[in-house]
This record gives sequence, structure tokens and C-alpha cells, in this order.
Amino acid sequence: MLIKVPKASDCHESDVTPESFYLSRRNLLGATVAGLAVSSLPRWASADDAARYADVEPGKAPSWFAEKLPSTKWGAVNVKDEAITPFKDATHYNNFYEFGTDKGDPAANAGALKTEPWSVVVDGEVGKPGRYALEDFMKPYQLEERIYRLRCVEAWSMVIPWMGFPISALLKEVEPTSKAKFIRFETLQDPKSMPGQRSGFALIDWPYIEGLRLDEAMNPLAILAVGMYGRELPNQNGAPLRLVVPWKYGFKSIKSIVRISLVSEQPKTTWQSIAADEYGFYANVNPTVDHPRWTQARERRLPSGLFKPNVRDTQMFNGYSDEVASLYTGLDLRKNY
Ligand SMILES: Nc1nc2c(c(=O)[nH]1)N[C@H]1C(S)=C(S)[C@@H](COP(=O)(O)O)O[C@H]1N2
Ligand SMILES: [Mo]
Repeated sequence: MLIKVPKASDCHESDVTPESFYLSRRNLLGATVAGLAVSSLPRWASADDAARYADVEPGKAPSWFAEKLPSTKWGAVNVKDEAITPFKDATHYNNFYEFGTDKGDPAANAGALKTEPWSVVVDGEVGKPGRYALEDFMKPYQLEERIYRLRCVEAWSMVIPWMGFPISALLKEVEPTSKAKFIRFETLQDPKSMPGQRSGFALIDWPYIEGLRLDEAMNPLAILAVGMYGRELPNQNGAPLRLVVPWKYGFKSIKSIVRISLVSEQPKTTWQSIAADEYGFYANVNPTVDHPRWTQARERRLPSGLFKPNVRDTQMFNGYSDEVASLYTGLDLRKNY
């Protein structure tokens, strides 16, 4: 995703994924799989689920989280016949530039992020603005599990079981005014705990910003997540609160959110500000519109081996056309990429 960077060492396209890293880690995993992380399992989990969650490291979720674990199994399964990505891969191959630009940097550095206490500001065009402690912010919502594909603009993908609640539920609570047309999200800015924000890497104008059209945010697939794999979010995956919009490229799914604003104008988002000709506001997954520097027709499903890359065709809207295509009728997706 990085562009126009001075040093070759700073270049991290998907094409240079260190596959050997995966291979060796998968082997290690095979050796440690026996240790079931039972304490992290949702209470409805069956033996099959336990096998799928076998490599999940137990979290240390705050009590409000445990109280909200869903009582029904697999809330909405939108992925069939596709394996859930091993927890280790989903938590050690990350993009979270606040903690560095290498795929392993977030796992190595995000331990410094302090997620408790955490507060979230809701402001802008809303009837009920406010600043909430996270546990109060979460009070109105029940957690659901959603198993979604995640397709990065760099042409790799995963399948992740998230735990969260629909943004539409939040909007109902905060009462957008008639002037609200977009929703804007902001990540924490804290150079003390986020080395990427104090490095010389000056392309990003922190904090990281993302946004959706209000009707996109109202779509039932769009969620705010506080957990994955039956436990709270690991820091490197955007703890304690992140966006998940599965029909859009991964960069839309902003992590570690501290501010949610309802606004009348389309927000200026981080990657669009860096390279508007490469990363658009919409960023809908679309196999027919290539990135200027690589094809989007195919993707590598992680874990993907060096000798047998796990390549598959990319689907329109990442496989969620039935749910979201109607949002874009009449919109030229080639221009509005
Ligand atoms: N604040 C913030 N959010 C972010 C990013 C980032 O660098 N900073 N990277 C994005 C990108 S490019 C992707 S692909 C996803 C990756 O999410 P994951 O690491 O949980 O798989 O997070 C997105 N959210
Ligand atoms: Mo991404």
C-alpha cells in the first residue's frame, strides 16, 4: 500500500509477503495446537467450534465484555465452505501503521497501547452528542458474531469471526440530524504509545481518518467490532473498538476509534489524502477495477504458501453483492473507486 517511499526497505507491497515466515509459523502452530484456549471461548461453543478456535490466545476482557457475549451460535454466517483464518495469522499479519509499516510490527509494538480506560466521543450532526467511557458507550448493544471475509487493497485476504454490533444501532441511539450525510471515524493519536506516529515516515497526516456515506453505515453488514475469535480484540487488530465494512477494502476498517462524527460533507480520509488516484473514498472491493499498480482480479487467501500460493478470484463487493449492490445503483464504480 505504501507509495513513493524513498528507501527500498520501506516498501511493503503484498507481493513481497514473507511467505517463509508463514510456513515456519504454521509448523510451530502444529506443535502447540493441543493447548485449547478454553477460557476465551464463547459460552455456546461446541466441540467443532473449539477446534476452530484451537489456537486462540485467551484474552483478558473487561467484565462488561464477558457479560455481552452472544448467547446464540454464529450470529450471521456469510461465509460458506471457506475456512476461518487461523488466529495466529489474523493477529501477526496486520496493517496498523501507527505501530509500524511491516506486517509484523503491530503484533510486536501494539502491546504499548493502553485500551483501559478508553473513551469515545460522538459529535457533529447528532441530537445526542457526548463523551463516553467505552463500557457506557457499549451499554445499549448486544454483541453478535459475524464471520466475514477481509480483503486488503494489497490483494491478500482472510476470514475473520468478529464480535460487534451494527452501526445502525449506534445511529438510532445518537439521533443524526437531517444535515448528517456521512459518518467520520478517527483513530487515537498518541505518539507516546504509537511509534509510527513519531517516526520520520511523514506520508500520513495523523490521526488516521475514515468515513462512510450514511446509507452505507446503515447497512446491516457494517459493524463496530470489540472482539474477534470469541475474545476481545487484540491491540494489533484495533482494540478496543474498530470498524468492519466487509464489502470494502480493508483500509476502510479503521482501528482503535476514539471519535465518531456525523457530518454533512464527505470526510477527507487518510489513504485518499495520500494518493487519491490509487485509493478512493468508496474503496468497494471490485475485481474489474484494477489498482494502478496491480490487478484486483485475484487475491491470496492467508495463510498462503510460497510454493503453493492460495490464490482465488476476487468477488464483486467481496462476495456481498446481494446485501450491498443496491447502495450503488447509478454510481459509476470505475470513477468512484
Ligand atoms: N488506524 C488504522 N486503521 C487501519 C489501518 C491503519 O494503518 N491504521 N490499516 C487498515 C488496513 S490497510 C487493513 S487491511 C486493516 C487490517 O486489519 P487487520 O490487521 O485486523 O487484519 O486495518 C485497517 N485499519
Ligand atoms: Mo489494507
